[in-house]
Amino acid sequence: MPKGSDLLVAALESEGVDRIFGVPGEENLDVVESLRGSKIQLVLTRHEQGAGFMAATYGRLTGRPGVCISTLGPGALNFSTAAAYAHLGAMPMIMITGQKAIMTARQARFQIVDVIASMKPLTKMTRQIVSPASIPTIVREAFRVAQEERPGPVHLELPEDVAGEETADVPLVPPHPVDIPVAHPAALDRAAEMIMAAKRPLIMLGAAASRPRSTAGIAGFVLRTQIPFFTTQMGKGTVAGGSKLYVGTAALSERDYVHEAIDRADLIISVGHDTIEKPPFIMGPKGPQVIHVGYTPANVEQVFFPHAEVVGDVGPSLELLADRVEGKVPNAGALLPLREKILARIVDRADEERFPPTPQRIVHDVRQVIPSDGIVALDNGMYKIWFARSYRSAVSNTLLLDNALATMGAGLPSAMMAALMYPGRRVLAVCGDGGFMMNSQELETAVRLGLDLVVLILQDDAYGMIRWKQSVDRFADFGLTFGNPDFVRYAEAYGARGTRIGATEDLVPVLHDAFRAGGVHLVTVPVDYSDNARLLLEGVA
Ligand SMILES: Cc1ncc(C[n+]2csc(CCOP(=O)(O)OP(=O)(O)O)c2C)c(N)n1
Ligand SMILES: [Mg+2]
Repeated sequence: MPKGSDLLVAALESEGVDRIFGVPGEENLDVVESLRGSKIQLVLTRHEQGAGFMAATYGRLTGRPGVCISTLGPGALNFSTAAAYAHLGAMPMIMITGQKAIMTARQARFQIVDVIASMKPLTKMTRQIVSPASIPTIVREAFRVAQEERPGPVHLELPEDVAGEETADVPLVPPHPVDIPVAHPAALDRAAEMIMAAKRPLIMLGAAASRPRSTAGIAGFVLRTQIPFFTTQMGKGTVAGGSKLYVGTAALSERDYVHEAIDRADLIISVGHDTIEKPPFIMGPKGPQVIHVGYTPANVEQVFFPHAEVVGDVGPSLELLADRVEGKVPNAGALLPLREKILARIVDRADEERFPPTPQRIVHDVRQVIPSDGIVALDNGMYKIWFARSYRSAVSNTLLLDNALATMGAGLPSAMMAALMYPGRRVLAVCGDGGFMMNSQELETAVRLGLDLVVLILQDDAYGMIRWKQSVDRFADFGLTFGNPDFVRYAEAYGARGTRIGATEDLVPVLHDAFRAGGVHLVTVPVDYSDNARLLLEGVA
């Protein structure tokens, strides 16, 4: 007779799960034993946060839930940040955590935390499994909920006694394909009228435009309408081949370079904008009309309240919209003349030779060594603004950044997931010296998994982003600097390689060599943030 844990693992296999990331505890040992006899690989990490970030990134890259596992109390709570990361970032993920037996209490309340309650605000659904017979349906429901638009994390708690209890062989519930309806013809007609009448239209691609299922129809819409587009930070790279229409990325909410175009637009067709992102522009009583195109209706916010909506499967709905307006948008290119000037400002100082290098130079040099399908995964720090603004990407999900929870510590694990999934593509993690150290223990995991991965650390011996804000707000320079380990020796201690950049012109060749050599390679470069205030505020002035 199968045990609860056998049913769980069989149900996961039936959902197509091939890896589970995590740190098991004693309450998971039945599950670990069931995994041993399955096709699913257990990928151990050195902290549950790393496992959660990897599972969430799997969901982000594939549209199918990534799965992670932990013990009860302390382990489960270590998933909290990753749960929030997936929840705000709309990444499908399943977290499975253990719990003490529920039918007896032989250890009283030792290690017991109400994990279900703690997961409530961080997930789409959180449930305790109370009988082995319910496992097939609960698992199917968990995957359905995690994957359904808007995707996100689901938490299942499997108590030790339920995992170990034998039961009759309960049939699994197999998944079936689900098609999302397309937008209503009336909504498409209304949007088409607005687009054809627009004097200065602009398309904006937001976070949901980066869903793996979205991209083809979006590119077609941009190319068929010939309306210029900009992106939010998380909408970068969605439109391949449409780059002659790209006018920039809104790294700031206002007065960034691209706002020259945004501020002049009278219509913004906002595709897949999710208001968890820092606003790409601020709506007010005046300003452009906005059409929201999304899988789900737009949230109404103080800074975002669209005037019309096209709700449905984004790609196919946009195809229907393009059918209505193609060749009938006389002013499609009205804002295009601004493009060159905006893009010229974006590459300003990109080839400056001073040492330590400026962030613009680092973005420029990274782009030189990453092919168009290569992936750059950012942690959170000052450099994110520069990468969002200046890194040109033509393939969706090739600049993985988090403009939702904006947590530090996810850069390395998300890059590791990308490297694990796409062994043939170059993958680079870019981290500050602060954010890198928040999950640097996962270097061991990366080495153990035999990943080909380069990690670029931007070293300023400080929580630079906060130090910048401190100075912008005219506070004294206080309390935000720290010391660092010798990163080269630190890498070597993990069995990785390490290189310290000593001259700006070395950055490109060192990165190339690191990729060619394969394995895990850590490259540390000092960064000159002294111009941050002036150069970021210049856009804001
Ligand atoms: C987990 C977490 N803690 C704190 C913050 C607030 N925060 C945002 S950026 C930042 C500094 C990042 O420092 P570092 O990684 O060294 O990057 P830098 O800005 O110096 O390039 C901090 C503390 C955060 N976003 N996430
Ligand atoms: Mg720093």
